[in-house]
Order: sequence, then C-alpha cells, then structure tokens
Amino acid sequence: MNKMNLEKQSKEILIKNDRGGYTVPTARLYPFQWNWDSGFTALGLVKFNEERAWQELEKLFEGQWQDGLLPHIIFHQSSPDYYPGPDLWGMPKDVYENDRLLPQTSGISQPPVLSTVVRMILEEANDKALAVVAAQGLYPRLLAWHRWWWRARDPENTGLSVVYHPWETGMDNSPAWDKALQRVEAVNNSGHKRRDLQQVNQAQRPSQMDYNRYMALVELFSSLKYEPEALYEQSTFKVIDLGVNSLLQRSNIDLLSLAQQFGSLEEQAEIEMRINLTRQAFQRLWSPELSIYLNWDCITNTPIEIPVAAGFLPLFARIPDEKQAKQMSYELSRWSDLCRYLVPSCSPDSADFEAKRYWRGPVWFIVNWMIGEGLEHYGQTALSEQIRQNSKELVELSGFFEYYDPQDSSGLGGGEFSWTAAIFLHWLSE
Ligand code: 9WN
Repeated sequence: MNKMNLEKQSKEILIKNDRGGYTVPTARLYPFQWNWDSGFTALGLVKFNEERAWQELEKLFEGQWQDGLLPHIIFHQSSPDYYPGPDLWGMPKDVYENDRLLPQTSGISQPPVLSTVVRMILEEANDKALAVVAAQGLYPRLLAWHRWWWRARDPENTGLSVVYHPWETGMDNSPAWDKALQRVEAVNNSGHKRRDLQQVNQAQRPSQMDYNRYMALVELFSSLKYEPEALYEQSTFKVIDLGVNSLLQRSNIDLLSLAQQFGSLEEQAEIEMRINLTRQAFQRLWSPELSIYLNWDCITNTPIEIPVAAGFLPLFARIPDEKQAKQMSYELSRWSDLCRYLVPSCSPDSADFEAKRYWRGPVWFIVNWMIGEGLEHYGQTALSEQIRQNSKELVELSGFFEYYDPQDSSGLGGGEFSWTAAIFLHWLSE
C-alpha cells in the first residue's frame, strides 16, 4: 500500500476508535481508555486535530485519584467486552466531586509517558495559544502523578519506583515477570469469564494461570484499599520495571521543561533532584556482561537476568553514557542478526522467546519508536533507521496490528490498533 493510503488509513483508525473525547486502543478487545495508550495516541492525533489531542489527555486526567495516582484504565462507560471491569477492582459507583460524576477506574497505574507527550505536542502545535492553556492546565496534574511515583512507589527515596502488577508495567506477559509472578498464590477464577479469548487466539495471549495470579493481586490490593504503605509491605509481586522507570525518568526531564514555563523555582529544584537521584540509581540495573539493563526483583533483591526489549529503553531516558550506549547498540545489532524485524520484545536466543505470544517475542510499535528515538539521540543513526524501516515494512505488509511476529511479519492481537496508527503518523509517515 502506498504512503498516502497508509496515512489516510491511520487517521481513519483513530477517528473510528474515538468514543467521544477519548480513544479506545481497539474496538471490543479493549473498550475503555488506557493510560499510556492515550499518551501515544495523542502523538498521532496532533497531526490532524490539535484540539482533539489535548482533549485525549484531559479526559484521561478525569480519572486521576486525589493522591496523584493516574490509573491504568478509566472506565468512562460500561462494556461487557472486557474482564476485569470496575467492580472487580472494588471501585465505588456514583461518586461526585463538585457536582461532577467521577469515572470508575482501575487501582494501579501504567508507564508514565504523558509529560513527554505534553512537551512534544506543546512544542509542535500550530495553535500555540490553545497549547499553552492546555499544557498549563495539565502541568499540576502531571506533577502530582510524578510525585505519586516518587513517594507512594519509592517510599525509601532510592530513585527507582516499584510496581506491584504485571499490568502496571504495560508489558504484562514479559518473561521477566515469570518467576516473580509464580510466587503469587493464584485465585481460582472459574466463576469469571475472560473476554480476551473471544477475540484473540489463546496462543497470542497470557495463560489462564497468569490470569488467576493477576486477579489474586487485584483482590489483595482491593482488600488493602490501595493504601500505599500497605501495598509496599504486603504485595507479593514487587519489581523495579525498566519500562516504568525509563519512561518516568524521560518524563521527569520533560516535566522539568514544563516546570520552567509553568511551575515555581521550588518545583524545578525538586524535579532536578529526582532526575539526579534516578540517574545514579539506574547504575545498579546495568549488566556489563549482557550489555543491556535488567529489571529487578525486590522480593529476592536480585536482578532479573532475562534480556528483554525494555532493557534498551534507558536510551529514551538518556541514562547510559556513550560507552554503554555503544555496547547496547552492538547487542541490539546482534538481536537483528537473529530475527528479521526489530525490536523483538525478548532476546531471540533466549529460552523464553516466543514469536507470537504477547510481550514474549513480538514487535510493538511504541517500543520501537522509543528505542529508535533513543538510539538517534546517541548518534546510532543507522540502527535507529533500521528500526524505522522495519516498522514501516510491518505496516505495509500486515496493516495496523497490536503487535507483530518478528520473524514472519504477521499482525497479531487486536487489529486497527490506535497506538500503531498513531506512531505511524508521528514517526513513519514523514
Ligand atoms: C491490560 C491496552 C493495553 C496496553 C498494555 C497491553 C494490554 C491489557 C490487557 O493492552 O494490556 O492492561 O488486558 O491485556 O499489554 O500495554 O496498554 O492496549
């Protein structure tokens, strides 16, 4: 398909997935507003409707909690198509704040990409007056969310924030979580029906045992009323996720830029302190042997020695020094010798690699864009361009899927997928 058609098609997907001020990731499989999906989607929307791009973000923040948490799902309306819905998260109904009905939400968050997105669309907007008002309105809410990550999720002020659920990493079924998840005592969910398998082949989705453990964690958090101290002490799944921490660090850098325009000197100093603390703290996640960063299991207090694509995301956060960035790009080139399309979500020569299963091998556009952007920053232009070209080819061959097989290019998971269309508009159509 030619470029014009793909561009047109990607805009049509975003319009089709619009549910009135917010975009669903894809029809039926994911019928609500997801946190990081909306961030990436706004990067596509801004290319043809700036007002709508700002609205996407404003709508998301309607679900923000008073303590700053921005949940991973906002249930603006009900749908029979997804499990688990708001009732299983134990969320109260019909709650009003200043006469406004608050949407029900989940009780965990997702990788924080929004400050980066706000800065990017503020800088590229044609309607500057609209952009300044919107960004200024979002700034205090972004700051509150960052502070939640810095405090509720890092109460010992180490510089790295913890997550309590694979869903919170956005890379739910990554082999990096296998061992940590096995420690979670599964609940028997026979009374509940998974809805994802009505739309996607079981071989491309997490196993039933994974779901039973995911739900056990949800029950635990709900019974603890999502109290940050209780979760920190009692969650049986507790990891330092490279995705969350890389996106948070990059977002801290972009939040600082927003603070310079809209915030106080004290806020700027606070953000700067966090950036420096995190930069130092990241060093313990670096593996010189594997030339990649590693996730960390906080229960055993050991690195998780499974090389996954998130291990390259510190490039997006400007964490590595020049030497480390070079070593990472050699490692990624080695991966590319082992499989046709970059970037597989897990090292292709790892025993855990599965080309078609959700986060265990497939290529995801959002990850490709962030790694590509990071490599370009470090001057690794050829490799960054290879990732871009591979991504283009995947869309040309298979259309706008949720994820792709890195060997045979087939499109997997949900079709007409919003973030794939948005990243196409943002990164591939120029
Ligand atoms: C759970 C919406 C979301 C993405 C995640 C992706 C998948 C949900 C699910 O879909 O997760 O949040 O039910 O599988 O893993 O990254 O935000 O696109």
